Parts: sequence; structure tokens; C-alpha cells
Amino acid sequence: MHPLVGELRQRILSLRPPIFIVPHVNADVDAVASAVGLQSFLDRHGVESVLFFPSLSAPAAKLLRDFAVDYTTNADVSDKDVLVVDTSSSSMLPMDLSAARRVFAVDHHRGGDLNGCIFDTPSLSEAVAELLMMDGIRDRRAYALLAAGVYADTAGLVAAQPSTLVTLGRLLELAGMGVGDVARLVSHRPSVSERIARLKALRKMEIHRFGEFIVVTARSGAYEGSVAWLFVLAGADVALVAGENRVIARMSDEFMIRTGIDLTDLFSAVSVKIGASWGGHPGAAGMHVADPIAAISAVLSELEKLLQGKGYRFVRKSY
Ligand SMILES: [Mn+2]
Repeated sequence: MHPLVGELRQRILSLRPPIFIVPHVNADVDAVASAVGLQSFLDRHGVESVLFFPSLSAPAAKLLRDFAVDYTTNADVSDKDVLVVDTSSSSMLPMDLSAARRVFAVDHHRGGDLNGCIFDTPSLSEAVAELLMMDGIRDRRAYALLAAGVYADTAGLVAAQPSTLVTLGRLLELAGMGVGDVARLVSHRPSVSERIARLKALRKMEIHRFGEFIVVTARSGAYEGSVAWLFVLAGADVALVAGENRVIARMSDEFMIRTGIDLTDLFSAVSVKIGASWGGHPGAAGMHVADPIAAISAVLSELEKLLQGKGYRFVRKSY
């Protein structure tokens, strides 16, 4: 059992019902699965809650349809207690929560500015699953969704920790599913617009060589995370994609292991220098900035400095 689960249990049971459960903007499978799991927990404790999902990713919307989950896309949270799920950065909220009575975040990303319980697990769903299991809750639908959340946020278990797999094993038993069933739940061919965004970014990308490492940068009007992930699959060690007012980055595992540098080091250093907010994990992070192109230059300079500080000697080249 994760040491924070007991505290999470206590903190959310002290909120005032009805509790509005709100995931981050463009909520992914892990975010909505965690939200449904939290509602199941509150239900079993007789605490009224509302799933408020104003902004969903396509895979999350499909999963909610498949499981016939009821949620609202429009609500007034003035003077209400809000449970923010899968983010602790106010810049990732899908709406202004300044009129809420209390805002409490349940998250597993570093770098956020909101108060809450911040886990260090690869998925938030595994932490929420432990909360339900702690109270012996039986809810097959919630467990199936949470298994999907674990699978999705660990990129098909690639990023799982040993404890993730222990929790997933129990989740599968409780949901009566196999790993193949979960993989099918989250398998999703990207939409035409997402595939077009990826392909357009391939046409416009810039390749930078930092000695033995490759950094790829591009601009994309949408799906920046998907584009960045594609660059890593194509051979980039670091991918930086500029959106309208943000920079989304991915790093290969190999780069992090070899250099000991990850995106939390890089983005926390750069965000201080340029006055931006950021959130994310070692291998996947995002930064909110007014000028994303300038921010990418700052990230490239910082990366060069960090690599040289580790003893790598090279002259930067661009292709
Ligand atoms: Mn997550």
C-alpha cells in the first residue's frame, strides 16, 4: 500500500459534499478512470459527488461511452468543494476555480502549484485503486476503468514499477479481466486530425545534434504530445513541440539513463529563468509560456549546459 493512500482517504472524506470531481483539460484515460474510481469510493461512503468533465481526449470519451459512465460537461462550482484529478497545476485546469470553496488536487505529477496529495506512481489510477481496495470496495466497472488507466499511463506497462504490476494484478482479478482485454479497451487509432497533425509536424521538424544525442523540435497547432512521442519513436532522444502557448516535451528512456538528465531537471531550471509554469514527469512534461519558440531556444541552451556539465563535449549542429 502506498504510504499516501491513508492520507488521501482522510483528506477527501473531509471535503464538503456534493464534491465536484474535475480532471485536467483534455482529460486522458488515467484522469477519467481515477475520477470514476474516486466517485465509487465516495459513493460507498455515502458522500455525494458529481463527475464534471468539461474537456475530454478522444480515447477517454470512448472509454466513458463503452462503460456508460454518466458525467456532466457544464456545472457551477461556486462555493463548492472541488477534487482536481491527475493534475496539480492551475494552468492545466479546464476552467477557473477561483470561486470554489476549496480545491484539493489528487495527482502524480511534479511541479504543480495546487494543494493536495501528490503520488510518485507511474499512473494515478494505481493509487486510486489502492484506495478502493483498502476499504474492500467491490465495483467491477471502476476496477476495469482503473486497469485501463494504469495500462494507458504506463504506455502499455513499459513505464510500470514493480508495485504497479502488483496493483494491476489485483485489479485484473477484481475486474475479471486479462491484460489483453485491458489493451483492447485502450487501443485507439488516432483520429484523422491527430494523424494529420503528426504528419505535418514530420514535414516541418528541425533536427539538432548535440554530439551523440539527437533533439527534434517542431511547431504543431494541436496534438503536441502525440507529435513529440512520434519523434522519440522515430529516433529523437529529446523532442520539443511548440503549441500555441505551450511547449510539450518527451525524452527517451535511454537518454535519461545514460545522461542522468530528465525533463523535471530541464523544465524546472528553464521555467525559473523564463518565468513559466510547468508540470510533468521525468520522460513527459509540458510548460505553459507566452512565447513557445523562445522557450524552446531556452530549453536547448539549458540542455546544452546540462550535458556539458556532465562532461559531454560537442558542437551543436542543426539539420
Ligand atoms: Mn496520469
